[in-house]
Amino acid sequence: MTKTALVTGITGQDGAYLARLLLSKGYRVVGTFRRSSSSNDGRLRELGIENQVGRVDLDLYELTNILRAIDSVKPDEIYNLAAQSFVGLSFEQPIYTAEIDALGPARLLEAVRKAGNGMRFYQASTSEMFGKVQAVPQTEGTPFYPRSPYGVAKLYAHWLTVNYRESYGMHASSGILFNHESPLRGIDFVTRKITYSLALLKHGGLDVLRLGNLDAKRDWGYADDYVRGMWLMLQQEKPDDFVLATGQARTVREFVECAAEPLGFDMAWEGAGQAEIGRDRRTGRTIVEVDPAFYRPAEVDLLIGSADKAKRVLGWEPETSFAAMVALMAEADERRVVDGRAPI
Ligand code: NDP
Ligand code: GDR
Repeated sequence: MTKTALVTGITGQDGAYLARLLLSKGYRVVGTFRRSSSSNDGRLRELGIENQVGRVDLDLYELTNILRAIDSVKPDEIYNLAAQSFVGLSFEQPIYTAEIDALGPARLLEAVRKAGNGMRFYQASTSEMFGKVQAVPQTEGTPFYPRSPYGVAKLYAHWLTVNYRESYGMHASSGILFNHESPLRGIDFVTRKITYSLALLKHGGLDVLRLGNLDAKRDWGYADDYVRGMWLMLQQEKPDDFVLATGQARTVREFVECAAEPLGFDMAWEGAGQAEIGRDRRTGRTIVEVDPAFYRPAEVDLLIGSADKAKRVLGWEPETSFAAMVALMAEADERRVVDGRAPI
């Protein structure tokens, strides 16, 4: 029988890849769209699936449209990917972030509970909940210590998912996902900012790339691998929490070096702290400058995850290497720049 999936946040990076995966598995896929949003279905179009997904109006701020959406779509599985997902912005908009990232999932979980028909629920939790890390690598058992309003809001949603599972026997799972990137990544996140800016720099559209903390270390995987893990979580008989990660961490500086290579730059660094500069070794041209405006009030210095449980229980493993993913992003952005297309 055809299964129906409701994907909140289908216009985002993960929503687009997950929709494509579910369609390939024969699902009827319905995505949530915000009437008030100026964003469009560019990512779905880029994957060529914009006409294959159903649409329902939904803002996580509003319980009534959540109730209506669940009633009309009657999903077997709900993937809650919608969020104010930018950590930096959460320091400027902590209350809005809590409304969407903490209370949004609470509204959804209540609606699922009220429907009471056994639908399965996925919550997009995050490595940002580990924040000031208490152990390396981080696992499902590592204590949380969020370092941003975003991390705090997501922690509430994570525990609420656990609580609804334990209190009401709901099939609610939480994926604690480490950073995952792709050519469809939002342009404000550091990886995509780097690949798009370097492509612009190469073709004369930008003078210099300004970045914040170059020493921050992240465990960067490939989004298309990670959405497979989300789906696998909801196919298990027993709901649970799973870390998805690659187990390898790199600094922002290393990401720049790796992205620069396929675009023909060879990075060399001089100076330190906020005076650090990245130059192209071949031409001496300044490529990167540090700009304190991109520093955060509280930083997460190092994230590195262990996906051993996901491997053991779900049979999940990342398939795309760091270098291959960065090259994909750099090449996609160079094509966009050369073709004069607006960034997604
Ligand atoms: P994106 O920022 O690319 O997408 C966010 C989505 O949420 C968009 O579709 C956006 O819609 C939607 N949205 C935002 N606010 C609301 C709202 N008030 N009501 C309904 N929808 C809303 O995120 P990603 O795809 O990168 O991430 C997906 C989820 O996974 C997020 O919850 C994120 O926090 C979490 N996560 C992401 C990780 C990553 O590395 N990518 C790692 C760990 C967790 P619109 O187009 O209308 O703005
Ligand atoms: P993150 O991603 O905060 O990990 O959240 P982001 O790419 O924004 O930052 C990663 C690290 O890079 C440092 N950094 C910069 N970041 C941005 N955005 N812009 C810069 O110019 C810059 N310079 C340095 C940051 O300080 C940080 O240390 C992402 C989001 O997808 C979340 O939704 C998700 O939960 C987590 O990943 C896991």
